[in-house]
Amino acid sequence: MNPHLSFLDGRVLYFGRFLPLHEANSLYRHLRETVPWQQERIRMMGKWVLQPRLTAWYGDPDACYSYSGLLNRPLPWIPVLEELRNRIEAGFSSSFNSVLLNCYRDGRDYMGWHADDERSLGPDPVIASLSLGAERRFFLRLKTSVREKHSNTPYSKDQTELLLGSGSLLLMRGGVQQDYKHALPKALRVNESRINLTFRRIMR
Ligand SMILES: O=C(O)CCC(=O)C(=O)O
Ligand SMILES: [Mn+2]
Repeated sequence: MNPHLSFLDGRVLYFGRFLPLHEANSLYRHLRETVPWQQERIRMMGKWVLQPRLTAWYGDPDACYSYSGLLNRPLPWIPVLEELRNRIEAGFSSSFNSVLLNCYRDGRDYMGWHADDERSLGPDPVIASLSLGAERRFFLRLKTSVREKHSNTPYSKDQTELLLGSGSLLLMRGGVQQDYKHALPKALRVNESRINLTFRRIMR
């Protein structure tokens, strides 16, 4: 499978039409209606706040994931997610034991700057991120610590912007989480919702 776009020396690949649009749309509707979406509370700078999006976590029974002070036990795989996992694994010869689902109800929901660099994901995680529904902007930027370490190297571009369309797949690998943060900012002109699935491998 050839990517439509390749960034950061091939460590970030974008496949604009991983799923045909009709399939992306029906999958989006199915997940929007059937997943037990929850708005979790997380601890941020000493305060409990509601996450600015809805989430659900599926995976193998032992793929527990701790995240902002929460220990997430996965829901058991459902057929649509298992089938998608198999297709993604076959396409990229990687293996995943869990998937985090995010639902951004409209453009007010967002995901702040972070890297998926928790120890439980191992030193060099491969993350496959499938988008459904509303198109949203996604940013990647070099971590400050990395930029300082290489301050002699003139980086032509520290921040990369991508548009994630319905049915697209973004593959992040090759140490991207060590060097870069990413974010899905608010988009106040967007009124439709978007679902994102990040397939991951949790290490024991
Ligand atoms: O919604 C997205 O595209 C990004 C999700 C993400 O970064 C995450 O779940 O860690
Ligand atoms: Mn992430």
